[in-house]
Amino acid sequence: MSQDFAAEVAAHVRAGSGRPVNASTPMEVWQGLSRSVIDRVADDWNRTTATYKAGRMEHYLSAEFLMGRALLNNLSNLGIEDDARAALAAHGLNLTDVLEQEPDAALGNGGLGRLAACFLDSCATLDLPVDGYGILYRYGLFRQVFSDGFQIEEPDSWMEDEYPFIIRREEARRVVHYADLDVFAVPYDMPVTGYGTSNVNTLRLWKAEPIHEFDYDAFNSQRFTDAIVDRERTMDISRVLYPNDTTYEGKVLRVRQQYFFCSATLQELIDNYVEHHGANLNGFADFNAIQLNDTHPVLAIPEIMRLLMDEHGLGWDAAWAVVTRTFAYTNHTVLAEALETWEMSIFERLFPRIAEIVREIDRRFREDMASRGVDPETANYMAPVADERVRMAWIACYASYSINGVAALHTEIIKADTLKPWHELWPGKFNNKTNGVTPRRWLKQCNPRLADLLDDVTGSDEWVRDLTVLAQHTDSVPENVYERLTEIKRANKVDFATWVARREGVEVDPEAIFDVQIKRLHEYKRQLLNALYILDLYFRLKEDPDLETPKRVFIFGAKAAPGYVRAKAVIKLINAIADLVNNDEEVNSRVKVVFVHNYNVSPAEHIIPAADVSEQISMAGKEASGTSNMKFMMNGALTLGTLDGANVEILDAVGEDNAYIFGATKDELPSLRENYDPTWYYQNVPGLARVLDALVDGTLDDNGSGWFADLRRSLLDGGNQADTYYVLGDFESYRTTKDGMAADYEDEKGWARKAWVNITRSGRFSSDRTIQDYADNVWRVSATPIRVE
Ligand code: F58
Repeated sequence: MSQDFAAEVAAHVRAGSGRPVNASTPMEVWQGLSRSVIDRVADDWNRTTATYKAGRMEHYLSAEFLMGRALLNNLSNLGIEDDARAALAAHGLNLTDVLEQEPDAALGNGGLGRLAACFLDSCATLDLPVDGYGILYRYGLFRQVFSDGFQIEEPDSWMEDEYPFIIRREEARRVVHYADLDVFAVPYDMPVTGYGTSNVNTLRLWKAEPIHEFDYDAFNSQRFTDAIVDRERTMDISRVLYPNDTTYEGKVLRVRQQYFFCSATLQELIDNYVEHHGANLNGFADFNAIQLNDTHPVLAIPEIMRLLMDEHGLGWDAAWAVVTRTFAYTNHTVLAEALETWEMSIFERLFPRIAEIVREIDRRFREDMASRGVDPETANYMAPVADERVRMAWIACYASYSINGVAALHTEIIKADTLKPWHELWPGKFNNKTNGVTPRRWLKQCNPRLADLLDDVTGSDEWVRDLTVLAQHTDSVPENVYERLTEIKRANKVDFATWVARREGVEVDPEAIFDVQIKRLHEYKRQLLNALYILDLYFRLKEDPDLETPKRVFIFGAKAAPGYVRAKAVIKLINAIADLVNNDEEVNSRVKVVFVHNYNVSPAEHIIPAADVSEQISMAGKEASGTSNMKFMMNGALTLGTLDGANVEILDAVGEDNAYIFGATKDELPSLRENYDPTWYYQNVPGLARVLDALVDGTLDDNGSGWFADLRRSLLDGGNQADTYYVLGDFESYRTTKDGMAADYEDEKGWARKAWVNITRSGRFSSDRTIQDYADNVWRVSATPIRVE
């Protein structure tokens, strides 16, 4: 087996590079090894596709899939990681080095996109007939570099070199029609392998291509630019991922993107239905369910109406009956600025027929509400169209048979607040699906040392497919497990120290507490609160060099949306604090600050296994769920967090001795805010004035941008309207809890015990649990293992 594989790999490398393995570049070796993987899965993939297509399927529509790297994931799922290692070793090559060649497929911004990727992994592992549909962006999320501590964005051309994990399916292309342009949607397929199964699911990503190569007449008449204008306009559609996370941007190109992938996908689903189940499309929902990953794919609703009515002859009522049995909608955020609305005039310009259908949905909605006795004001609030704007979330709520939030607290908030009138009308549509993460990537692959320990303790690798089995081992373990756990964390921290020294040029001490906050930069996530703590700790150490506190390394990773100035100011601030602290000889043996640039999936795989503390410090009520909190927990980091999102459920799983919870709760905040006076905190909380003044007194340099003064003003100016995210209000509680946590770290065995509880109780945060719940209760699809010949 391993000999065969070595020969296959060598052949694939040679075919690609035209050279033997030992004379090929690491990139060529990566490509060859990747092609061997495709070779291995091809037959099962084909069989899985054919099996699924004949039955009931769920389709996960998402504008974002943050897949990260593919090679190790596939080798591990196929059980050939050791074979691959041996195959390369025979040529004097190291698998880890080769794996590091792979670019991240960063076709997503953050939580929503990474969740979609974890879900695909679980669907494959559970043999569920589910596929994903999205967009093949030529440029993924921008690459972040720092210049003088400022974030600079650079394009991420992740597929420029050959990328074997995605395969063009020319024959399945579709035409997508806009009023001003017709384009091809060409599908590119990515195989999605699962752990311990032969099923191979599919992620299908659409790329926009011109129908005519270019305008030959214009070219012949020397009008070279004219000749390529339409071509470029077409390519624009799938050129770049919008870099906004949690804020909505009403750009015409974006709505074109959304329509593009919805239209291509639905054309395909309908044709597939006709091929397998006949021309009577009234039964479409018996064989298809569609999950809308937030509002980006909501245009699928009017688009399927159009296709069913205009191309397949259904009447409005029959088509609408299909819609209301097909779609389910997931809400990922309560931030008002994220609720997508589009100007009706844009719809009219780009796709007048869709505009017409949306108006008709609106007219019938208003009629429907009147007949139910809903008062006109409420009906107008909920209407799909008002003030000549289309409200995507309202269309989703009206048309979907299921509406879910992504953690228990979040679901309660959308029921009581964000989507309240919908809940009053249709309480039965609402359900909670607490997020999860895949233990394959986020434990087995990124933390092999811990995976080995879990194999030993549980006696098998069953936990990889059923993480809940770990709970049987929370209390009854041999004493040496705690010692081994401490050694594993220590070894992971040594690895991280090597990695970060090379990548960021900062030396960190593996003896220190590794305290980590990695997530998109947003005010509500309160990286600023963490920064203020560090600055305060710095001043405390300067003031009293004998202060008792363990060594600390504060690690950040975060991208800010390019237009989000205040978020960029926080990045600059953290980098300025890092400069101050890391270069101060009196302090830098005890505290270090590292901002890992260009944070992405693969850096997360290096960081999370080395973390001791997981910072989950959003203002209560704002973080819908969070998912890094779950990844940290699985890897034995303890949560330092507010009662927000899934933190609430993590606390419930581990108990209050095994997590560090602080801050105002969601229910306390409204009354706290009523009489909120941030300047009182500035004047009365010891140390706060010192850190806030350091933003403007020359201690920290913002290179004349004025950004630090703005941050300070945002916290202090404006009475009870200042400090929107209650940073100063929660500061004292945060500091006390974090100091206490650091003190607890000194008890090595006590800490290891807490970490062990976190690991073994993380079972309910496997995305397998989330997906099984969707499959049983929303999608009504069941495991369909392929028959292996
Ligand atoms: C995130 N949302 C949530 N994008 O912030 C996070 O708490 C949650 O864990 C994660 O989704 C997965 O459920 C997110 O990444 C958005 O919320 C979009 C903002 C722009 C409009 C559409 C939603």
